[in-house]
Amino acid sequence: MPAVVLIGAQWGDEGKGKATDALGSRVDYVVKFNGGNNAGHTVVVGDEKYALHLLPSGILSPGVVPVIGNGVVIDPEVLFEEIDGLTARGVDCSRLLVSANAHVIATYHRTLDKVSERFLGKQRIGTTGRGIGPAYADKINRVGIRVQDLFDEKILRQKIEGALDQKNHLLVKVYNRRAITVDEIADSLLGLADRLEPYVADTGLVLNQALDAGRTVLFEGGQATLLDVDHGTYPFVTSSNATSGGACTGSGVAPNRVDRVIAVVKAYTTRVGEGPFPTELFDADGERLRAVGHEYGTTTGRPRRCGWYDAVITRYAQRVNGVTDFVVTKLDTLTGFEKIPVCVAYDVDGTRFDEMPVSQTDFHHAKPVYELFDGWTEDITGVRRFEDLPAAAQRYVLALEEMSGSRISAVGVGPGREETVVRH
Ligand code: 2SA
Ligand code: GDP
Ligand code: MG
Repeated sequence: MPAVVLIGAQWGDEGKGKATDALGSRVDYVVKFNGGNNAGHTVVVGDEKYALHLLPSGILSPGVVPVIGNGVVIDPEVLFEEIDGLTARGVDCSRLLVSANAHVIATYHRTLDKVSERFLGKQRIGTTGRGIGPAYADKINRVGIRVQDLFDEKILRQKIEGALDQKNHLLVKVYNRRAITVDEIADSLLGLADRLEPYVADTGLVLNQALDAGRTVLFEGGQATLLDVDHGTYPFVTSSNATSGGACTGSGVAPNRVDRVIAVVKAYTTRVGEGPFPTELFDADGERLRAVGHEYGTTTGRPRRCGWYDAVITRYAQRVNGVTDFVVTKLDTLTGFEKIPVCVAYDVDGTRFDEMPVSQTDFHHAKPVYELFDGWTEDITGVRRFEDLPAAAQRYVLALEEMSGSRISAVGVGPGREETVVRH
């Protein structure tokens, strides 16, 4: 499997970090291609728990070269904090490669993210406040700062001046904040340039050469399909392409090189931040999913909204991403529920939708049509073979497979590296 893309099928936090880590021994490169330190991947190795944000989850596998691709937005201070934190715990980060074309998150992006959310009030997106949206806005607006700019002071100052031009007006006149100077931004970025330089590479070239040489490359998506800026629940999305296509634009590797697309999907659904969520629960079942599944944001600690599995969005994710394999996670969290509802279609003001409604208004009004499945009570965390799962758990997984349109290759039964039932 030379080039494999791994993405989230729902609204994030499906357990992509664990799935990437589990494949660590079989891959040579792990590439982060979108997002930035808004991501939060928790990986449990033995008794050690790691929370990764900007670094690809492959960093924990000694044989893997972790790569931050051109599609990522990098907050350099956070990058070094994360490298220092992992190094102190004995993780070797020296193999890391960073694209010269990745964009940089500066302090003004963080400030703008926070003040604009406050300004939006009830209309807010519920961002992570890490400056992600404003940094991507600058990229698209062609006033972004790229990693390579940090190595040419004259160019860097020119670019910062261009970037601050309109922002200072906004900060002072609209948000009642102080103006930011070119010097303060240039000084802070130039102060990090020497430390960054050894990691910087033409990562697109490196990855293509690696594929030519028969190496295996895993592209690890941040956030998820329904948070994708084009295919998600816009405007309640992140500002990057979290779907499989983003792996190509965000890395410089062409689509015809991709062999497999693995979608990670939780056995139920969660979401952080604002926006529509048809199967969201506001009752004791929702509380129970949050408590048993430890559903709190890895980056911000925010409680995640919880609900039942939604087969409509999974089918949509299957189509948009060209999913070849699903990995279902957190089946263990469902243990003990007498009945488990699965959303098989939506009712929108009396009309049945078997596919995602294209109209945002319809999706906001979508009421789930549920099919009920029998639950199980046995502890499944020690199970490693599909046939050893309780019959009701097997039926649940097979039903999800039938509804999703692609095979389910693995099922997570606990957070640990080994706590997985592999089927294919
Ligand atoms: P942003 O900050 O501009 O990307 O926020 C825009 C929307 O994208 C959502 N988003 C996420 N959703 C789930 N998990 C994410 N990562 C962290 C985690 C989140 C956390 O793994 O737990 O710790 O809160 C993530 N990153 C962005 C966000 O909630 C907005 O809805
Ligand atoms: P990511 O953003 O998709 O990488 O997911 P997160 O790491 O933010 O959230 C997933 C959480 O579920 C983490 O705390 C994982 O340790 C945990 N996890 C992953 N797979 C399983 C599983 O099969 N069972 C249980 N109980 N926890 C899991
Ligand atoms: Mg996460």
